[in-house]
Amino acid sequence: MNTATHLVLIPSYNTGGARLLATVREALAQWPDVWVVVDGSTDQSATGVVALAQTELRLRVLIQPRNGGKGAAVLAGAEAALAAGFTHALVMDADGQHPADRIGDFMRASQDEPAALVLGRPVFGPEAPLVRLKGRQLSVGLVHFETGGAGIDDPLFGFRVYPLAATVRVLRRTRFARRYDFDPEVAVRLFWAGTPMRNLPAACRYLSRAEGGVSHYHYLRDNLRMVWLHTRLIVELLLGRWVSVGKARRHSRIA
Ligand SMILES: Nc1nc2c(ncn2[C@@H]2O[C@H](COP(=O)(O)OP(=O)(O)O)[C@@H](O)[C@H]2O)c(=O)[nH]1
Ligand SMILES: [Mg+2]
Repeated sequence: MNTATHLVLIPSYNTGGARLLATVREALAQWPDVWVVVDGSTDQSATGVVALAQTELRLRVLIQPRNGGKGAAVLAGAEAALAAGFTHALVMDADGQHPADRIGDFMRASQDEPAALVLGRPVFGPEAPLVRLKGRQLSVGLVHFETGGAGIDDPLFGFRVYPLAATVRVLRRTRFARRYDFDPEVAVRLFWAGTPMRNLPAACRYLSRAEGGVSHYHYLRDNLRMVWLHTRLIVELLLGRWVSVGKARRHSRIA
């Protein structure tokens, strides 16, 4: 497989030094180029990965002075990766929830179809909290409506391979999609822009606190952010996006 065009990009915010280091090591065991965007973290978690980058020459750590959110961190990483000559990035969470052993298969799917967004379809274990699974069903339904039912199996799972140029283009056109609204919004906007969608299964784990599990999802704040996101997307859909939805659906049927 040609590895020169693709990198692994890991946005991280206060993940905890040991957990972040474990995720980065797992990714490096699967793929040569791994970049971490440390997003204004205040927990010293950058120290370990910065030290590792002294000996792992294809590990790069970008440090953002202030916390800007997952979407802003991915955009900064994507722009730097494009400038360095990469065309695609597999984005994965820093906190150990995503399966590093699926990196190879996802990269292969992306190389087979470089125009596509390769999306993970999460396979949950019995430890997944019911409240998160229920909340997810609502997001899945809304995104089906916003995309005419085609393409995006799971709008919230962040284990994905992005075509960088198209992704940077859609993100620069909106000032939203910078925090937890990033994963659903970027997928819907890429779909509206005509990007083919490919879905592959991938395990999603929920780690206990003892295993270093952390989440910064704030139930009220981030659910309100989701309500606002879908309000914006549905208004935009009604104002004329339905034309691109029709085109994209016909396109995805032909593909
Ligand atoms: N760069 C950046 N990444 C973030 C931020 N908030 C969350 N993340 C990352 O996004 C991923 C998912 O966040 P998490 O809090 O685990 O959300 P959950 O998995 O939905 O509970 C993790 O890799 C986090 O490190 C942020 O403000 N900035
Ligand atoms: Mg998480």
